[in-house]
Amino acid sequence: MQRTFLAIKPDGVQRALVGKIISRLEERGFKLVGLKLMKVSVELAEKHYGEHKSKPFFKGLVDFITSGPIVAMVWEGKDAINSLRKMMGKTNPLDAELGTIRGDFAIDIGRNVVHGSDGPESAEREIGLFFKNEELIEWNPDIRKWIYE
Ligand code: IDP
Ligand code: MG
Repeated sequence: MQRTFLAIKPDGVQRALVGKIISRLEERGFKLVGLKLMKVSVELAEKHYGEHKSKPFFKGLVDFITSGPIVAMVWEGKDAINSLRKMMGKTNPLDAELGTIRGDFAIDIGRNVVHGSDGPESAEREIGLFFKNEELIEWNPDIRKWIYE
């Protein structure tokens, strides 16, 4: 089992897509282990997007992610990191397949609704940036045996 960090960005919250996005992940069978609505500080945004510091879109990205509430989440399941990236779709929504979150709900690359960790190191780093250990809940969904063999 693997954990990954997924955030609904301010555009997704403003557009009232929170429920739909969470439903897709729940219905697939992934397990929610952490969830909060929060306003991201500039400091946290710059840390979170540190790898993009030198990019021309960095300032716009930080301004955007700090512009309104986000929903920060940790999801757990088999191959969760890659599977959630697939469910999100490509970074540029116009290249994202229909049936993915970005492919179904977004058009512009700077308004692509969701963030998801892109590998095991970033997942661990991002979970640590957004959640305290005690905010992550260990629990056993009763439907587990109907999702995994
Ligand atoms: P990802 O979100 O699919 O992992 P990254 O390359 O890590 O994509 O970029 C982080 C975020 O920065 C993207 O989700 C997108 O919102 C924004 N971004 C990436 N490339 C561009 C760009 O060329 N122009 C504007 N915004 C961009
Ligand atoms: Mg990324």
